Amino acid sequence: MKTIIKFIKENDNFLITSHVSPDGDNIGSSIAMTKYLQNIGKTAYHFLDDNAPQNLSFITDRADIYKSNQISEKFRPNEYFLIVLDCGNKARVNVSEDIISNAKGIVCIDHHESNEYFGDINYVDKTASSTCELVYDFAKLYDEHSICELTATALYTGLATDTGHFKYDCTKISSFNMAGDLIRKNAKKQEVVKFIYQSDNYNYKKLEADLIINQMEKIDDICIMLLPQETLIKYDVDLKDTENLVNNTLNIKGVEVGILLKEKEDGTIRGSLRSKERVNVNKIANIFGGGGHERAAGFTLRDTSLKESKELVINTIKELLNK
Ligand SMILES: [Mn+2]
Repeated sequence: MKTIIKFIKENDNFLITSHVSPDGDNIGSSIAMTKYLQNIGKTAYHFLDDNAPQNLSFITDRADIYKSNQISEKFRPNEYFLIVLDCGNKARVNVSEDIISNAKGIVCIDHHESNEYFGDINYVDKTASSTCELVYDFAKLYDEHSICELTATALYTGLATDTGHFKYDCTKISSFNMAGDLIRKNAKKQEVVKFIYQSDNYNYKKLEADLIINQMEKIDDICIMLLPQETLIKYDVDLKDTENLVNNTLNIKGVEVGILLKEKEDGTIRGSLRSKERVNVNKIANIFGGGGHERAAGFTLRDTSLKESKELVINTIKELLNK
């Protein structure tokens, strides 16, 4: 952490970004870092090509997020440092390759078990609940008084979403301490609850019910759900707003591993894995070329169908569990 503090102190012009398919920790840590750096007098801009999920609008509406094609409005090549948050490998960084290669250097701050240390400076703590917890630690050490309400609310968002609102195993004493301190710094904790958990679209609820009835199957201690493109179209739901669907599979008595397989528009299959207490799903995701954490991970399968990938994933997990 001392390296990062020294680096930020001595430099300026930072481009903040994160991983593809944004979630609460991705958006929360990026908005917090960008705002915080601006608060301490630095030039910092947040770039991300994928659109954020609708349920994060309470913070994204208060921030400026730029797309790769707007780079010339903010920075010239070799004029900026790239700060990549919550992202384990270069291939998942959500800005153009030009922006990555034209950076003066890359700083990576992350908590993924699968992190590949692709930065010039890497601050990776695999035991941290969230990247927001690492950004918070940085901000606390650098200058606590520059943590404004928006920074606190954004940090609270990533902490809350990556810990399943303080339910998951990764929730530590430090997470509760951080939450308390952020609330003291005016983090809008009820906004987080309202937008993340109490703002589902009516259509989304119907889609969820349809999938539970028609696309979910429990096989011993594994539960799998499929999300076909046609169902998304039927209910007019955007794929980026289906982040929480996978919880339907895990939140069942007797289930240890929950799986959601989503069929994307380009025909690829995106898999999400969750586990309760025994199975390291990062290792399972590794087998399919993906990664993540012990209790939450993801992967992408190509040239296959939902039905085929279901069989493949179930068989692979069964084999692993029986070893
Ligand atoms: Mn995260």
